[in-house]
Amino acid sequence: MNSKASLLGALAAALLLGCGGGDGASTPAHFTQALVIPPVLAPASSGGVDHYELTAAASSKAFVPGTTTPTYAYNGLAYLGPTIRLTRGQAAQVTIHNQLPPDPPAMGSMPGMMAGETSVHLHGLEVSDTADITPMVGMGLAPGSSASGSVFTPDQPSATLWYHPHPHMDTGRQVYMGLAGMMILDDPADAALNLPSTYGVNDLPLVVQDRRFKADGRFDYLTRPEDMEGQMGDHILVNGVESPFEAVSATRVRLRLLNGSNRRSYLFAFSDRRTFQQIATDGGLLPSPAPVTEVMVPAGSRSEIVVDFSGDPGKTVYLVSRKFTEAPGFGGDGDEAGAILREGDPFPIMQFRIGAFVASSPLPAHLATLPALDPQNATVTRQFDLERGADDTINGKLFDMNRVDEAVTAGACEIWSVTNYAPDISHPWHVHGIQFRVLDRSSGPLAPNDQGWKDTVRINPGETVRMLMHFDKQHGLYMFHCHILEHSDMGMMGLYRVSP
Ligand SMILES: [Cu+2]
Repeated sequence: MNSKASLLGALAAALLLGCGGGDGASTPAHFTQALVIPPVLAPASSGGVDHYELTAAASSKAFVPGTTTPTYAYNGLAYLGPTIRLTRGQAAQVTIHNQLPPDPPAMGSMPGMMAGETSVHLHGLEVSDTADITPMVGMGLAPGSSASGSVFTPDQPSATLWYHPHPHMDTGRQVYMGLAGMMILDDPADAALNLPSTYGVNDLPLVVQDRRFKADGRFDYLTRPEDMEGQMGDHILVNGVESPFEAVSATRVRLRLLNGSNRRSYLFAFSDRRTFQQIATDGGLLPSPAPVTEVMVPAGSRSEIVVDFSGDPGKTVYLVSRKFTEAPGFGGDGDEAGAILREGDPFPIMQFRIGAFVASSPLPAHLATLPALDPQNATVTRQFDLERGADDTINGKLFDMNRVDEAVTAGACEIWSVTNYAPDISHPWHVHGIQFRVLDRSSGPLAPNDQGWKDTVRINPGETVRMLMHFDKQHGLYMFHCHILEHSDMGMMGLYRVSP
């Protein structure tokens, strides 16, 4: 165990196991860097369309004092990309310019694939396949070239979404290097709710990722056997800053929690175990605020919460990840000898330094009206078996971009039932181009986080999760896959086509 892991372990013990006052009375020296808020990408508007331009290129950033880490980033940033802000009903288009170096893919090459190919997946948007820049849903865009998705008009509830590359067998490495960004969809009708909405002040985008570094500062990616089960690290970054602090007023603060990690799940909570309100899941607002003390967010998924600091002027509170177990008897696939900061280990994430009181509106009792669940209208039920008999398989198969696994009729209502046969690891199940609803979990009742619009859902070991899918906005070829990026790079993906 290196010194950083020891420090995090000690902090976790002090913050989470009840000693040391609970709310960070002994402020660790660790939280010394201010949080960075990603800039909002201003679109160029012409012909009634907002054009968003992304340029992926090599960059560098000093994450660990005394070292410089080679990174990838968008639009000249040191790491990650700007926040794309879309408006419901406003036509938009995304263009990607690939200026990446021809670095070799991490897991070998697909036939015909060039080193440095990339793409941009608009994670959570319900758009036709041509608007999402995943050409041939897996083949990428060569270095030095550009591509534009088709014009799309968002027609779905306000939500915290994100974008990231999706080149087959290289997604994990490119995201690890820094290619990801938040994408916020605003529905003007929601302004009446008076939710905290001043970006970077009381409405904070938080991209949470874990990373591992080599002694010389380079990312330590796929160097250990267990990394193939999903890369994990012992440095917790928020918007690319390790263990940051953020000064906030003593008021209601909205946190847009995006798990941008390759593999790790977070059981988000606060160091004093306070109750907070979950207001949104992956694809939009919940019907009403849900009071919770923790929320499990798997890789690729998002959760919006509102924490009320009104009574805490002068205090210091930490956002943490609480201890959890993947399955009885297992600590998860990061559990191998030598693993550091394993899946389910507790640790602090960031520090809030709470200033003077600022009045804020109470949350409304009603946030959104979701359609009633109508599984009786489903005409098709599909079963997906995860890792039944063989690693990284779905229904016994690895990804083949020339094979369409599921043919869906446009407008259909279907039930997708997903069973995780792995005894020791959860898989975050993600479906492109659609927001679905969770019907039930074989393991027990649904948490608030299961009761809204979802595009990524954690399937626990041995569990079956059924979801209701309305294919009323989709057209073309889409992917479904595990959002542990090393799993999807190894082939834990499939294709579905929606046709009239
Ligand atoms: Cu998986």
